[in-house]
Amino acid sequence: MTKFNENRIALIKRKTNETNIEVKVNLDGDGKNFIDTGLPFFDHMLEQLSKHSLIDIQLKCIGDLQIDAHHTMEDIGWALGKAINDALGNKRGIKRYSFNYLPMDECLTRCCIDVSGRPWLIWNVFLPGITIKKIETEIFREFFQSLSQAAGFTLHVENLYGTNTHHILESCFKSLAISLREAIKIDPQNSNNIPSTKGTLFGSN
Ligand SMILES: [Mn+2]
Repeated sequence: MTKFNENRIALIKRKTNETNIEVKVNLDGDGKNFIDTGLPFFDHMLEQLSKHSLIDIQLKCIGDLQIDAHHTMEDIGWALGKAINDALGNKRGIKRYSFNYLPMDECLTRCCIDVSGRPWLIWNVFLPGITIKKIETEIFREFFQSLSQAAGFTLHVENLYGTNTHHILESCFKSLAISLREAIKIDPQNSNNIPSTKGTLFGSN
């Protein structure tokens, strides 16, 4: 078993007038999760993210769902991203880059990731359904946007083809999960080094 310099675990608590979130992650888990966002379809997506990234995620959110799902999903992206970033620490030894093509029945999605400290999102995902289980599907972009910002991921998510909204969304989460699983893994060949010629993966410069 790989020995890590530190436990790659983080806890984030965040309370505003719109959402109250507590999220705990363990990057070296086995995909155990307890997720309660108040949005069962979104829970299903985050469970996929945990299961296939092998990041243990405990997440509880009480959000202003009487308005809509926007604040809840955006703020969860932020809190989860911040937790992952905190757990990564100085990113020593991680593989950093990864990509993955994820087929799901009729659809195919590609997610490419650089755990760079430089937040950027490309989201080329056309969703045929306007809502899914009362969630406006456009809000899923907001989740990926706030996640990539808070986690410091350069993240490119593209659905190449597909017709079923549930499949397209689920393939985005699974493709992210599998890319993330690789990118945050400690590379035994390079475990003492930060994978950057700059010597740091903290920021944009
Ligand atoms: Mn499903």
